[in-house]
Amino acid sequence: MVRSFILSAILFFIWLPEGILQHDTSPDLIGDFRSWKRVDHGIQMKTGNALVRILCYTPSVVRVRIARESFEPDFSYAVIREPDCSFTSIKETEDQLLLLTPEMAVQVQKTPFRVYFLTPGRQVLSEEFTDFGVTWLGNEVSCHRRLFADEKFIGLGEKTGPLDRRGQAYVNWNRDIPAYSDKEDPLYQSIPFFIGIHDSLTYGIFLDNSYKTLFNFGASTDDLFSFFSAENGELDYYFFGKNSVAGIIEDYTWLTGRMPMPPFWSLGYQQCRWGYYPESEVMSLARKFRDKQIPCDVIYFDIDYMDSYKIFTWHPDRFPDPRRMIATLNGMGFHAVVIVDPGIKIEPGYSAYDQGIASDLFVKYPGGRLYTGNVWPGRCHFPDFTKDATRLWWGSQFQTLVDAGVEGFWNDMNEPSAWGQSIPNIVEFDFDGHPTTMAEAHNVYGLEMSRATFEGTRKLLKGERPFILTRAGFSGIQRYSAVWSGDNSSTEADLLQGVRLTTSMGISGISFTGPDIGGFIGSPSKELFLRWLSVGVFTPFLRNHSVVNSRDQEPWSFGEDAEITARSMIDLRYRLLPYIYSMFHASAMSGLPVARSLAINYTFNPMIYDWKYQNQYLFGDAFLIAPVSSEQQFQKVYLPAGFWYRYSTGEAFPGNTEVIVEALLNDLPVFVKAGSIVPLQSVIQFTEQPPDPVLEIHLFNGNHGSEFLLYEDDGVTYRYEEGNYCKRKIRFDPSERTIWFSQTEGDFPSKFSSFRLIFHGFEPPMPDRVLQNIPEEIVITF
Ligand code: MIG
Repeated sequence: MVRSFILSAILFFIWLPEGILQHDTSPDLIGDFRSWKRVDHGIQMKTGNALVRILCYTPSVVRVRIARESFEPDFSYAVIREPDCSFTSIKETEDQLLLLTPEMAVQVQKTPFRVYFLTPGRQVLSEEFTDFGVTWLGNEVSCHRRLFADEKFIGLGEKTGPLDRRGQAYVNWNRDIPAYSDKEDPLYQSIPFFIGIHDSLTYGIFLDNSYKTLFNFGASTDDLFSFFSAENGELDYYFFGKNSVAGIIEDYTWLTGRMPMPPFWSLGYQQCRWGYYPESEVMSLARKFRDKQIPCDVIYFDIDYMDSYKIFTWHPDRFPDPRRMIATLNGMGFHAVVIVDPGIKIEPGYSAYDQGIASDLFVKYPGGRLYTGNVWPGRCHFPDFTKDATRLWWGSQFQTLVDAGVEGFWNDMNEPSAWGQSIPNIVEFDFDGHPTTMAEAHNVYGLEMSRATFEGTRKLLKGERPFILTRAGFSGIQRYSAVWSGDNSSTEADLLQGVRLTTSMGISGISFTGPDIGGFIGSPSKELFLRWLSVGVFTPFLRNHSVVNSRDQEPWSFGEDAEITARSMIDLRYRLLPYIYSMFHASAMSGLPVARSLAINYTFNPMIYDWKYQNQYLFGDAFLIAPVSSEQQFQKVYLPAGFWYRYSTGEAFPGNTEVIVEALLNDLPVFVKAGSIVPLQSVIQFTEQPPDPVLEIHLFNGNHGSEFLLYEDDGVTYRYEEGNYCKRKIRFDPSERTIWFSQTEGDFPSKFSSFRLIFHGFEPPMPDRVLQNIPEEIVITF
């Protein structure tokens, strides 16, 4: 008895260390530096508890990978680049290693192991927190960083909250969250990239990890440190050292890709609503736009176009002959966009289901049972978009839609979403040959669905540009798709927050974005609708959308006066198209957004982060937009340094001032920067309609001039990639009183044969000047 007690006690203690004691819940620290060696493009180090690799991508982009025992195969859905340079010097001393590039220094402190990023002049850009740098809690890895006294944080994509995210914390886990508030987190997209600003310095960090991640910008840390964590996987981040927000965005989009030119028609006004059916309703909607002379380019088909919500089908009674219907719409100047959801209805005989089963394209549980979730069609299986075969198959399924004339594809519910919103993490994915589970695949599901849609429809459209829209995404989504900010509500708060979501996505590499104009859930008042539309004119993606069973939200639904106002707003959008298209081109080239938070151009001016002014943004180079709630008829505006003109009145304002301006519903406070060049075309009803061949060039007097690259191409194909475009530089120098037009470049014939120069802000006023048959390179003096 005693013996057996002793025996079991001994056994218990032998067994315990393995079974229980080893489950150590205290954090693991990275430990001290042990050794290093050179690897391609950088170095690899060993610390007490981890392996660390630091690689040079470009002089201003450095990658850090930290793993506990060994590195995983190098694989990323976000990054499209390989290391492109080497450190110019690697020096070891007793207590540190110093790696140099022409634009940055990386200093590795040995005991304890900490990584510092410095400017070439050795100012600290960002460094790990001294008390604890990189740590693990179970599989969760965290990187703690020193918080500078004046440090601000911007970016992180589609996130609610203020422009400066200091003191906030966020989770990245794509979520279907209708009627989200202005505090809700997370929303639909995960963009684990932010920019830090302090001491007149800037840096950026992109955490390339698609597990659930957490970013804490000094929330609840008593201002001691900020940190980011990933639930699992490597600590794999890119550090951007350029000393400007614009430079960092350029580098981030170099790494993760930029937007290709979208079809020109997708920059027009887009009309959507959940519930446009049957065909007769769609046709009467289309006719109304033309009868009422309200410009519009796009009509959407939400889920009701399908037969029992089966993707790639049409409802036989509601839309008996889609090809004929869309041909009629095309003839009237409209383009058709249809929604697609990932869930494939379980229904033997339905070809997408049959093929998916036959070719093993759907995700499964361990052991092989197919995952089933409920969505609109009822019980569904879900394509594994992280598998090449699935993406190819998915892309080819659009054939029938393309044959019917559809040119736009709206990817919804791809967080992915299923009723209950709790798809088990145990579900398995191919991850392009790196098998994993939903825990790692969830945040890239929308990205890879959009990729499959983009690549497939691009092929099917035979050289024409598809328009792709998505709700969910991850870093890199800009390569495939425009993004809208999901199911917002018809409230004043959402109007203003929608602006910040748009500009925050812009900081994070996504240019082609915007909220549902008018609000999706609920019903806007006439005032809210008009105000929202007026901001929409200056939003890259301009779509009016609303939920089923809400009040009508078309531009004519708020009475005759409102209709007149709405028309004039949409008219302005169409007048601006040469400007907007040129800005899209600039964005496709540089990655800089079209709608730019003032934090991009006025980074170190604390005023722009003030809650009163944080919604203000630049639309392209020339316009400053000050969004206003519809309840206010006056607005306090901050005009940054320089000189500004109210666009509607021409009234001049000195910069660096706070002014109270009138903000009637038909007159959003929009300002033009002195010295700007703004091309405007005549009003057209849809983008394919030729504008008047005289292009207005508006020139705003100022101490400094500017240069504008006027860009045109066919708006339809990818021939611009081979030089089929028309580029013309225009330089305006108000102090020299000259305007210079470069020769045109490229072999696309411009739509415009003459320019009308229209001068603003000159005393005495200057008459217009018309340049007929615009000559090759010319300097005009005035
Ligand atoms: O469960 O397709 O965000 O724009 O109208 C809702 C119906 C599904 C959500 C989208 C919304 C769309 C709606 N969809």
